[in-house]
Amino acid sequence: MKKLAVAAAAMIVVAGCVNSPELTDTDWITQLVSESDLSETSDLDGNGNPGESSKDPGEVCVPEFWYRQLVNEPTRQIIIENDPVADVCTVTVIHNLCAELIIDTVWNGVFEPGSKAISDTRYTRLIVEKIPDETQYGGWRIVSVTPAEHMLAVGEQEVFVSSITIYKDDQLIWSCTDPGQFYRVDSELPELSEGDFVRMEATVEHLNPMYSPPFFVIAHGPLSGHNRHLMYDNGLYGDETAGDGIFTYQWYVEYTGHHQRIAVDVIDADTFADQTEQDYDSGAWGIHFLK
Ligand SMILES: [Ca+2]
Ligand SMILES: [Ca+2]
Ligand SMILES: [Ca+2]
Repeated sequence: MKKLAVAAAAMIVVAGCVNSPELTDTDWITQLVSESDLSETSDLDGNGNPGESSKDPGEVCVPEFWYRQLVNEPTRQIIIENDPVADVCTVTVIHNLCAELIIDTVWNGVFEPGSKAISDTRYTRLIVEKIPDETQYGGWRIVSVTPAEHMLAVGEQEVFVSSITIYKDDQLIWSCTDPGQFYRVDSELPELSEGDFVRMEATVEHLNPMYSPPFFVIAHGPLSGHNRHLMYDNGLYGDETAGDGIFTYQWYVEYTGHHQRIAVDVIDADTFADQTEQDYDSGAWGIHFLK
């Protein structure tokens, strides 16, 4: 027994001599990713303008009130895809959450909502590198990130974001047509500061459109007045061409101190057509911005 205890103590000492005395590279990377704003994926829970009642009674319109609220959020999974011995690692973050859509589709000035269950997976990838002059997190730093993609975890998703483009003062500053694309943190993320004049454009697709309009496209982020706004394809408010499938929101940036993510969210018109059916369907992409 005594011999074994001595041997075990010796092994601990030997293990403790390798590089970092306390944490392994895997530990450092996990800690870095779990604490970084760059791996955040929750950005669709804000309130917004109440929308507009449709003039045509046969048309689906934006609900009188709607918002999402979190019910339950298990710990994010942080998956290190290769051996950190290479000093470069790709990391996948999977964030499952249960939420509900609180929705009132009856335009009568009275808040009597129904709720629709949301089971979402949010998925993002990062590249971390061991940098010689980095003093924190065992020398590891996040050098590139993908947008976060929000997908239904339960139910058949029919609406998808296809592209996002962001302009500042009419200059293209960021675009994405593939949520798997990595952007360098030091040079390729959008930079948005309070007061910047920004136009965000998005295209989306619906695999099985049933209504007119078939979907609603929503901007989330440091917008004006509220952090959630409807995007338009009507040739107005910065939208260059009506009906070309490019939805636009144009504004002066606000609220950058609070959250640093900007997102486009598409919601199936079927979801907004009533407040009772369990038919929540939405897809979104979000990206961290720098300020
Ligand atoms: Ca109502
Ligand atoms: Ca347009
Ligand atoms: Ca429905």
